[in-house]
Amino acid sequence: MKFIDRTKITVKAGDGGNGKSAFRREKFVPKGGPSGGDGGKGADIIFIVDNNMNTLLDFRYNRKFLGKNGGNGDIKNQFGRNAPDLMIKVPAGTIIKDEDTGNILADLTDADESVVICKGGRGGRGNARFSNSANRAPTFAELGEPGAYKKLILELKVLADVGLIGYPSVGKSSLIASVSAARPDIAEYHFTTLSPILGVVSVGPEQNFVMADIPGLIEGAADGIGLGHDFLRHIERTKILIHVIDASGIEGRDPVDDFYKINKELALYADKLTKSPQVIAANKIDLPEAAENLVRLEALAKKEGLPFFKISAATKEGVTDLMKHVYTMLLNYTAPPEIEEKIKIYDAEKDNDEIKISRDMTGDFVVSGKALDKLVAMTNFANDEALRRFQYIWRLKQIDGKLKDKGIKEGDTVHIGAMEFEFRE
Ligand SMILES: Nc1nc2c(ncn2[C@@H]2O[C@H](COP(=O)(O)OP(=O)(O)OP(=O)(O)O)[C@@H](O)[C@H]2O)c(=O)[nH]1
Ligand SMILES: [Mg+2]
Repeated sequence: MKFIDRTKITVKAGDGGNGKSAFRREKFVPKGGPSGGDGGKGADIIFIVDNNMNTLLDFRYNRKFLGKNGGNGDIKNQFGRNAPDLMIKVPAGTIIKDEDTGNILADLTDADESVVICKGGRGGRGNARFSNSANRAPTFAELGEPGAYKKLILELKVLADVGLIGYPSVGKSSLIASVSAARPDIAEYHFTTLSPILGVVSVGPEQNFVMADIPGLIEGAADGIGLGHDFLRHIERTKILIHVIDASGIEGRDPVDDFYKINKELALYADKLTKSPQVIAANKIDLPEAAENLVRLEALAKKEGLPFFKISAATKEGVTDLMKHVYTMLLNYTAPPEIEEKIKIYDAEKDNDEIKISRDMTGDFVVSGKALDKLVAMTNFANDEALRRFQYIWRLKQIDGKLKDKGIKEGDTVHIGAMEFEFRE
C-alpha cells in the first residue's frame, strides 16, 4: 500500500444568511413595526479525528470543501436556518497548516479531537434589530457575513509503529513483503524503494502493528547524497527502528561499519531519532558469506546493548521471531518525555481590527482592515439607511482623519473592499 502523507485542500465556511427588512401588516394596526428576521449562521469547517482512518488517501479525490450557507431571515421576525457544520474526518496525527502563511493551525493527535478551522459567517441582522428610540422604523438590514476561506496543507506523520532503516539493497523491502501484505518493488539495484511503503504486520489474532519501509540511506545522506534524508520524517514518530544489515557483505561493505554509518546519518538528521530503540536484523543469513560476519555483528549488538536477530527475508528464517519480539517491545513501550515543540494554534476569533491606509498605482487611497472589510461585505449600499449606518461607523473609527494624515484631498478616490467613492468633507 502506498500512502500519501501530504496533501493540499481548500475549505470555505458557509456565508451567513442575509437579514430581512420587513414591516408588520396587521388588521386594525395602521403601521406595524419592523419585523425583518436575522439571517442564519453559515457552516463552520471542523476537522475531527477518525480512528478508522490512517491515511490521507481520501483527499486525493476530494480537495474542495464548501460549508452550507445560512438561511436568509424572513418577514414576521423569522430567523434564517443555521447551517449544519461541515465535519471533515482526518486520521490521528494530522497536522493542518495554512498554505499562505505556513502557520500550523492544528495538530490533531487524540481520538475524537476536533478543531474549528474556518468560522462560518454570522447571519445579517434583520431590520427589527435596528429599531431604537431614535429610529422606530429602520428600513435596512445587514447582509450575511462571508464565511472564512483557507488554503490548507494536511500532513500526516504518525503512520507507523516500526520503521525499517539501513543501506540500500540490504533487504528492507524484502522483509516487509515477507511479513505483511505490502508488495513493494524488490530488486538488486540501489534505491529500488523511492517513497515510503506501509505494511500491517500481524503476529497473532488482533496483535498487529504498522511497519514502514523507507528508501535506503547512505553515508552523506544529510548532505543530499543518494535520496537524501527527507523521507526520514516518515519514521520520526515511529516507536522502534529495525536496523536491517546485509550480513553477507555481498556488496563489499563491512556490515559492522554499516551500523555506525547509518546511525551517524540519523544523528545528523535529528537527535531524536538516535534515541529510538533499535533492533538489529542481520539479514541474508542464507548466503554462506554471512557466517563469519554474524559473529562480529552479534558482538556489536552485545556491546551496544541491542536485541539481535539473524534472519533471511528470502527464506523467512528468523523473521517471525523478530516480529514477535518487536511486538512485545511495542507493548512495553513508553514514550520518552517529549520536548514539546511550540505550536502556534490559530485563533479563529482573534480578528485584526487595525485599519491600514495605502495608495495604489494610480494614487488612489486604499483603506483596509479585517473588521472594516467585514462591515463593507455586510452592508447593503443600495439602502440609504444602511449607508448612513456605515458612514456613522466610518466616523466613529475616525477614518477621515487618518486619510487626511496621509494627504487626501477633496475629490480623491478611496477604495474599501469592492467599494469605491469620492472623498468629500
Ligand atoms: N539471498 C538473499 N537475498 C536477499 C535477502 N533479502 C533481500 N535479498 C535480495 O537483496 C536485493 C535487495 O533487496 P530489497 O528488499 O529490494 O532491498 P532494500 O533494502 O529494500 O533496497 P532499497 O529499496 O534499494 O533501499 C534483492 O535482490 C533481494 O532479492 C535475503 O534474505 N537473502
Ligand atoms: Mg526497498
